[in-house]
Amino acid sequence: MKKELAFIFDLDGVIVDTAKYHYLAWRNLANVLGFDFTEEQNELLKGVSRVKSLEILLSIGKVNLSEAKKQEFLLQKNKEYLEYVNKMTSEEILPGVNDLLNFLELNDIKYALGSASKNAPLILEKVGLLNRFTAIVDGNDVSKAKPDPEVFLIGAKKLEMKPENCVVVEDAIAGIQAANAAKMISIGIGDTNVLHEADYVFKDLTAITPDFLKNIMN
Ligand code: B16
Ligand code: MG
Repeated sequence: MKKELAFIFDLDGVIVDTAKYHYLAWRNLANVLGFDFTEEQNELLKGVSRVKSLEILLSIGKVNLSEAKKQEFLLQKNKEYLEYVNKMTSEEILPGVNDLLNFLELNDIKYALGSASKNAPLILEKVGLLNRFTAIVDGNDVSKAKPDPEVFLIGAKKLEMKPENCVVVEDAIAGIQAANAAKMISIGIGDTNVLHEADYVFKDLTAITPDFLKNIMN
């Protein structure tokens, strides 16, 4: 393998599917505020920060709240979300993740986490992956949300790698745009039609094979 590469993984939708727990907690809040919130609408919140997610939810329900009420509901939503997170185990690691991380470690390829979630370290701890990442960049470290490249540029710095030698694995459009803005190689996980801005798209991490990795390193 010639070109030295490093990987930066998104969390929700790539390593674990916490979107389903975010959905349950946001739906509950919507119901408290008197409107419904569908799984389809939940797609709009993927990869988006907690504060921005509340703004989107309130615009769907056409609800106006004071700043104080927003803060109260943000705390309430996160409290409910954490009840689900606290029950997570390694069973919830998505297919292909362990094999890919094993392959990267065997080949001395460094990898970091680049997530919008402020709960990322706790989630990684719950599923037993916290100590495997060389670096973690999460929602607490960034001032600009994806599609801004900040999260991945900080990740590259922590890995001591040039952006062009970093491969980002992401499930959200905003995340792919952030990776592209950082001039990194972008791998989308999900639907090709949705993630068409990515350099490569796979249905899940099982499709990122050693052969594919050898190809992008040459
Ligand atoms: P929290 P990712 C994102 O994680 C989720 O996709 C998004 O739905 C969520 O609003 C955001 O984290 C913030 O999460 O409330 O835990 O800080 O995909 O960037 O790993
Ligand atoms: Mg994601």
